[in-house]
Amino acid sequence: MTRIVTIGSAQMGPIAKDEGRQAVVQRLLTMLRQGAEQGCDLIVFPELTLTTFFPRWYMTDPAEVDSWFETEMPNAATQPLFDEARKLGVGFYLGYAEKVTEGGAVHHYNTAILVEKSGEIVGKYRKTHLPGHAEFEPERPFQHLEKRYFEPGNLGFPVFQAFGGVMGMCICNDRRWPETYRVMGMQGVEVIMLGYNTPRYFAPAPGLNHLADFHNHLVMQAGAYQNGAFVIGTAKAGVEEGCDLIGESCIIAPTGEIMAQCKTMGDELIVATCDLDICTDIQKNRWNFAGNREPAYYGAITASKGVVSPFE
Ligand code: CDV
Repeated sequence: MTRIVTIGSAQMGPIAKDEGRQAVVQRLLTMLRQGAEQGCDLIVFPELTLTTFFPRWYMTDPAEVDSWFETEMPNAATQPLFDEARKLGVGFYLGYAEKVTEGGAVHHYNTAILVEKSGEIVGKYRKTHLPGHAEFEPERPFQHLEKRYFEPGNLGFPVFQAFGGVMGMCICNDRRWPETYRVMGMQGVEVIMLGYNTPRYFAPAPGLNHLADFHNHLVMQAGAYQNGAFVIGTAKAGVEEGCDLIGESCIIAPTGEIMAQCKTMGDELIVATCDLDICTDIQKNRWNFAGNREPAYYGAITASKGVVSPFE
């Protein structure tokens, strides 16, 4: 029996700072219904889907910061999305800012959940690689304060049995690190979903700005190919509150080939039919980790965070 999953990548155009969650959810519902019409089993929404990308502003008032976070999921604003998912039988990946009390302490994470066709949450991931900075940096044209507002995720890179396959998640900057894909690859992942908000202007290395679209696809295509998995990358795109965000959301096959790609910088759904048995074939025959990897020589990857020069 073949394992076909029809997957949509639901790119979003900009979300204004004063656009409420209810209005955003209406946009998500429109694309969820489009996905149902096109036979989707699963739709991938962007990172921090429910609001504008708030880490571009420096805030000192904890109450103001917390106003961007969700304390429960689903909640009043997002319940219609869960209800419609159940009604249509279409699951989704959703990124949002999560405030949670765990172990007697309050935590803030950049989170994504996987919701099955039943409307039940079947997986959660918290962003591991947080880019940006923690304090105001006046030389930047806009701030990127993820290190101020979020803690690194504490869940690792789990995979989940859902939609008839092995599903994994990551978020935006995670896609640039090969370890993200490999840790899921070592668990037999078949579909890796990720949302992103990527400014075209990268303050620490602006000389690379003209390659932003290339690097976006480069890392996702490499991750897909090297692990024999589908990768679904979904942007929030366009000029959001003066910040130019890249688009080119795409669905990538386990061969590394792009199967579908957004053409606009606005709300746009692309769809691809994904045969998960292609992953089985490639993971067994092209890669065969068990027969070819040499983990005894990979220790440096987990032994330290930074480079340890053998010459010093
Ligand atoms: N939201 C992100 O994680 N953005 C980063 C930018 C800051 C480089 C990214 O990797 O796309």
